[in-house]
Amino acid sequence: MSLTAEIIAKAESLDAIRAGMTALADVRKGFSYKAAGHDPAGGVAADDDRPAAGSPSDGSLLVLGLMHPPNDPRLDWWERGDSWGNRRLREISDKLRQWLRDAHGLKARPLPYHLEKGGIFLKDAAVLSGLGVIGQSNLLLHPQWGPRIRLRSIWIAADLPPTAAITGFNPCETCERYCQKACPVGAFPEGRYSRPKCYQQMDADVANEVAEGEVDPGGNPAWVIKYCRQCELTCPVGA
Ligand code: B12
Repeated sequence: MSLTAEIIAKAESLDAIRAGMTALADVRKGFSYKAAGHDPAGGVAADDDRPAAGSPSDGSLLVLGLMHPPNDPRLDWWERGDSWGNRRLREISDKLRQWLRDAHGLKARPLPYHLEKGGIFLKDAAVLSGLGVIGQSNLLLHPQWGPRIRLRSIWIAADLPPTAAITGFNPCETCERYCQKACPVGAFPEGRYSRPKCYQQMDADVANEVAEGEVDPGGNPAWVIKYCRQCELTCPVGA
């Protein structure tokens, strides 16, 4: 078994996790960096573990996807500054970091979620590593779970063979765009995703925080933001 295959198998032995491997340098060349106008060499926060930014040998990304099933909405709730799904992904990333070090002597570093804190564009990384394709919803569609998957990545200081991007999986080609029709703010004018429109909904979700979270010892429930998932939950792929 190749080292990449062994690492993927270890990650996928964890509950509700799928994984892929890609080169960091390839993600930096991706659509999102171009669209967002980021300096391609500035996407990932440098530290002493990593070759200099822009080096041709920039290491690899282990891309993790966690299933977010509709019957467990809590995974997606933002509560006390993070979502429950993200907390789980952080725990998993840390376990895998330790395993990569102990089992293979590899230096690895879980990357943050936010770009401004040193994260990367995760959907691009997921497409390149074969976890899915980008749908008409502008979301990553996994063949079994559709868009109901959340992403995270671990940077590894080694150039590992990548896993292949998916071919022949084009579920939106024959679909009636339920995702776009379901959007409460019409965030797909002319069939293309509009970030400013989507933000109208996200801002409304923030304003509609509800006290339904974990109850503290004083008996007070935490405030929760339930971000809209209409484009995601109406997608027939994997449903
Ligand atoms: C900022 C952000 C937001 C912002 C802005 C979103 C935006 N797309 O601009 C707001 C708050 C509005 C938002 C909303 C949502 N988000 Co958001 N968001 C992010 C974040 C942090 C960065 C995304 C970003 O800025 N992208 C850059 C912009 C320029 O590109 P883009 O619109 O995403 O489109 C690019 C891709 O589609 C790509 N692309 C298109 N085709 C192809 C083909 C190939 C081959 C490749 C490589 C790339 C590629 O190129 C496009 C640019 O040209 C990521 C996490 C991360 N670190 O990546 C999560 C993330 C994208 N969000 C996520 C989710 C789930 C949501 C919401 C459903 C809300 C929610 N409940 O969490 C909505 C869905 C909106 C939608 N339909 O796209 C998930 C997506 C999971 C998935 N299955 O795809 C992510 C990955 C976070 C996670 N926890 O896993 N989000």
